[in-house]
Formats: sequence, structure tokens, C-alpha cells
Amino acid sequence: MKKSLLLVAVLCLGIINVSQASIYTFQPMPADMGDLNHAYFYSWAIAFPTLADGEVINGASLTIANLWDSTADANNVLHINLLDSAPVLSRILSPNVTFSQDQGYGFDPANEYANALAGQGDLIAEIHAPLSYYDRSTVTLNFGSMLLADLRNFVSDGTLGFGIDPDCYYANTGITFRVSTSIPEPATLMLLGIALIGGALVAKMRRKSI
Ligand SMILES: [Ca+2]
Ligand SMILES: [Ca+2]
Ligand SMILES: [Ca+2]
Ligand SMILES: [Ca+2]
Repeated sequence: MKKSLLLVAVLCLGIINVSQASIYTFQPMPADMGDLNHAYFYSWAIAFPTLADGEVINGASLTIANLWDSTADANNVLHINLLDSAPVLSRILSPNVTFSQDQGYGFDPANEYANALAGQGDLIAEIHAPLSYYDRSTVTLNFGSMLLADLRNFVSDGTLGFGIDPDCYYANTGITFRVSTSIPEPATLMLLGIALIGGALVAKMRRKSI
């Protein structure tokens, strides 16, 4: 292989590798969802971008930074559900906390230690957070294959949501949802083929012009 052709092929490979994998990141506003008050349950709607041809979701995780149970009760639990679409709920939680358009809260029903969103979508986790302010921990929930399959279904119409029911109070410093995608091998190989042909043509044209 000529040096120039090799160079073009290596450059194209570099571009292909970049386009092969993407990470999408989402955060509610405010990011800590008002420190998740016991008396309520919360919804967070996400508008998911349209994926490119051949682009598939291959991983997802929900991270809650510096989570702790601010009433320090060992019986407390934080329920988290993945939803096909999030329910529309009130936006103003207190004079200090107004949620952005895509999220809100509802009042927890009488049996408040039960999951207010039970039976809706998929239960991702029931978290028992550290009970001490000095023992906050960042919790990352990685989606398994069944959750990923449902996530792919849920985003197919461009929306998905999270339902979060804190029973009791769960302070944190921010919630982040990450989705990773990739373009499968056949598409990559086809691109590589096009790149190599393109490189060969460039080399040929160069030879002719000399
Ligand atoms: Ca609650
Ligand atoms: Ca509840
Ligand atoms: Ca949906
Ligand atoms: Ca906070």
C-alpha cells in the first residue's frame, strides 16, 4: 500500500472510530429534584433525540450524587421506575423550587411507604441510602439487558421518563442519566470500505496529476 493511501485510510479509521460510539447525558432541573421530599413522588420526562440509522443503545445508567437519607431511618426507601412517558405533574414544589417544564411532583397517596408508581414501567431500584450526612454515597444504577430492551422500546417515540418516590427524604447533589450508543459492525465495515475506495481514488488521481 502506498504511503498516501495508508495515511488516508488511517485518517478515515480515526473518523469512523469517533462516530461509532456516542454518550447522551440528561439532568433534571433542579438537578437534585428539590432534595426529594417524603410527602411527594416525582416525575422526570426526557425528550430523547432521534438516533442515526443503525445507531443502537448499548448501555445506560442513572447516577445520584452524594445521596443520603436525611431523616436517618433504616426503614426508608427510595423507589425509582423507568417509564415509557412521565405523568404530567405540578411544577412548583415550594417558593424555592420550581421544576422545569419536563418534570414535577405529585402528592404521595395515603400509604406513603408504598411506591406511588408501582406497576408503571419498570422498577429500576429500591435504594436504602446511607443514614449519615458524613457517609453520603454516589449511587450508580447500571441497566441490565431487560431494562435496556425496555429503554429501546420506550425511546422509540422520542420520550421516556423516570418516576421517583422518596419515602422518606433523600438529599443529593444531582441526578444524571447517561445513555451510550454505537453503530454496529456492518455499518462500520461498509464505511471502512467506502473510506478505502475513496483513499485509493485519491491516490490514483495524485499519480495521474504528477
Ligand atoms: Ca414519597
Ligand atoms: Ca410512597
Ligand atoms: Ca415513550
Ligand atoms: Ca441538594
